[in-house]
Parts: sequence; structure tokens; C-alpha cells
Amino acid sequence: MTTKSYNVAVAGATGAVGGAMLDVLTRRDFPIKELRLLASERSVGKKLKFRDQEIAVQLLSKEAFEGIDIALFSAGASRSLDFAPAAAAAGAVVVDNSSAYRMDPDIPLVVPEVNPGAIAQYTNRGIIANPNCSTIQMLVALKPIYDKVGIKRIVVSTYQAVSGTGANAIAELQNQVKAYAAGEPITKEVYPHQIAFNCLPHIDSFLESGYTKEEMKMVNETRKIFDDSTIGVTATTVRVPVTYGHSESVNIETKKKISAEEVKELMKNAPGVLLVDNPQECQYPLALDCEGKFETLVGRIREDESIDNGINMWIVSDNILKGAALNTVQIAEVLIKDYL
Ligand code: 25A
Ligand code: L14
Repeated sequence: MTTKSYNVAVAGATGAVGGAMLDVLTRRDFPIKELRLLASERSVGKKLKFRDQEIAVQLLSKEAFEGIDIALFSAGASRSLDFAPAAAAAGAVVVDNSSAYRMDPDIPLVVPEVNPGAIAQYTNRGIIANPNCSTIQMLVALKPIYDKVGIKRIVVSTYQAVSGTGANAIAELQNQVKAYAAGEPITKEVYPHQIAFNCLPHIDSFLESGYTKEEMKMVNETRKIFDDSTIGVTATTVRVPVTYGHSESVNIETKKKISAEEVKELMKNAPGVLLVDNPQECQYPLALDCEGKFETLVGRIREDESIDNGINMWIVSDNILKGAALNTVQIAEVLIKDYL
């Protein structure tokens, strides 16, 4: 039997997420015939390593997708709006990591562990959207609970790594820490305030309502992925001086009673989840431990004694992997297994 292989393009290949996509394609042995790397003019001609090859970056343009079967996009929402339709028109299936298409009703928004069936709707527009990083890891952990006892309401606070903003934000945190240690003045460009030794309750821009867009992504994307317009979700999203790995404090009110022990059992068998919950031995999910891991780490599981059916948990995952590059590649894996 010959295995089929595919022509794959990565738009935004030189960025934090694009680089992780190349790693994930390698680590998961994705069957690739040709890999085409696309980015802005700034990077044209730059060579990136992929498996045993060196591949030169080409310009992201509407003509760049000829012969491509699958196009993975992570170059920001405006680039997706400009170029994803052209890629789809050229016959590629686009998996888009930006926020551009997530809430379009005819575009599927997919976490493979949660709603893989929605991928079938890729035929509507030739585009599949990858959810927001904070939403993905939360739903990977909540899905088995949702299926078993139902969830009425979610209250979440996030502690998000700077890598979510891109390569330039990683550099800003490092530069501020170095400047602080050297006793030099601290400068800022990416965030409105110093991020080193600080927490900023501000991710993406503010809306009239007082919420940020990041917070509303968690509300709206959760409802779309669970296909449940009745579920209550409220979020506070916070930037912390961590390089990789988002942490989340999640409180849920379930429809039927579930004990902390039962939740732990569910987490042991949940696809994509690693239960790390032995507080007596100081074992609980940590951002530093999730870096490079494909799993979402879940721990600190306990009953919320202030309500009848409440559970608290702490959920941590590598935002660049499960939150972006890995989830995108997993969607592509379902595509080639079931559809292409
Ligand atoms: O606000 P936006 O437009 O929605 O963008 C969101 C930003 O978030 C990141 C990504 O940053 C993007 O810039 N991102 C997107 N989705 C993400 C997710 N789910 C996410 N981060 C986390 N989770 P990034 O730095 O990681 O990647 C940027 C990539 O996009 C390519 N790109 C940018 N503009 C483009 C373009 N490609 C085509 N056409 C354009 N007009 C970008 O390619 C990179 O691949 P590049 O060649 O421009 O970048 C090469 C290097 O230069 C650094 N850099 C970025 N901006 C600047 C810069 N250097 C100097 N000046 C700049 N203004 C990049 O870090 C990269 O290393
Ligand atoms: O994918 O952390 O909607 O600044 C873009 C901004 C992810 C987080 C998205 C950040 C986000 C990101």
C-alpha cells in the first residue's frame, strides 16, 4: 500500500507559531510531498530547516497556493482575510489560526478532541478555523465533564504567556528582565505597560462593554464549539511574565452533581489530557512543565463548596502547541484521514 502525501503551505512560517507548525509536522510524521513556506517580504529568501531539508521562504501572495492541498495560516487576522480565500479558490483547504473566520456561521471552528465532526463543513468555504488558545485548552479538559453531567456555567481567569502575542513579545519580556537585572531603564513597545514582574488584566483590545476581545472569544467560541447557546461563560484574561504556557483557574457549575474523584477519573481517560494532581507531593500543572508537551495538564481538582454542583480546576497547556500549531496540524490530520 502506498501512503498518500500532500502539498502543504505554511503562511507565517517565520513567526512563533509558524516555526512550531514545522516542528509539529515533523514530530507527528505528517505525510508531506512538498512544503511551501510563506511570509512577508522581510523574510523572503530566508532558509528554514525542515526534516533534512533547507527550504527558502517565499512571499505570501494570492498566487502562492497553486498545487497546494492544505494551507496552514498563522500570519495574523488581516493576512488571513487577504489571502485565505485565494488559497481556497486555488483548491487548498485552509486551516486558519487567526481570529478572522472563527465566528462565521458557515466556517467550522474545531478542537479535534471536542467536535471533530464539524470538520465536514470545510466544504462550505474551504476554510476551517482554529480556536483561540485559551478556549482550546479549557474545552479539552471540560469536554468529558460536559458529556457526563452537563455544564451550566463557566467562570474562568487566565494567566497567559507572552508568546501568544508573537516573537516580538518574547523578546520584550527578555529585554525587560535583562534591563532590570542590569539596573538599566526598562523600555516597552509591545504592551502598554511593563510586563516583567507584572500582571496585565488586558489581552487584545477593549470593547464598549468593558470586556476585552480575548475574554469574549472565550465566551463565544465555547458556545460555538459545544454547539450550546445556553451555556454561561464569563472570563477575565490576564497577561503574566511567562514565556510559554497559559494557565487557567476554571470554576464550573454542572447540571448534575459530580465529585472531585469522578472528575479525576474522567481526566485520566480524556484524550489530550494529562492529570497532574498530587498536591501533597507539590505536583500540580505548571507552565514551565507544559512547554513542548502535546497534552493539556489538569490538576487542583476540588469541589466548590459554595454551590451545590461546583468544581474548581487548574488547566495548563503550551499555548503555541495545543493552543495553536498542534491543534491546527491535528485538524489537518483528520482532514487527510477522513476527507482528502
Ligand atoms: O495583529 P495581527 O495582524 O492579527 O497579528 C497577530 C500576531 O500574533 C502572532 C503573529 O506574530 C502575528 O504577528 N500570532 C498569530 N496567531 C497567533 C496565535 N494563535 C499568534 N501568536 C500566537 N498564537 P509572530 O511574530 O509569531 O508571527 C508573525 C508571522 O506572520 C508573518 N507576517 C506578518 N506580516 C505579514 C506576514 N506574512 C506575510 N505578509 C505580511 N504582511 C510574519 O512573517 C511571521 O511569520 P515576517 O516575515 O514578517 O516575520 C519575520 C520575523 O520578523 C519578526 N517581525 C514581526 N513583525 C515585525 C518583525 N520584525 C520587525 N518589525 C516588525 N514589525 C517576526 O517575529 C518574525 O520572526
Ligand atoms: O488567537 O496572546 O485570537 O496576544 C491573538 C492574540 C491569541 C492570543 C488569538 C495574544 C489570539 C494572542
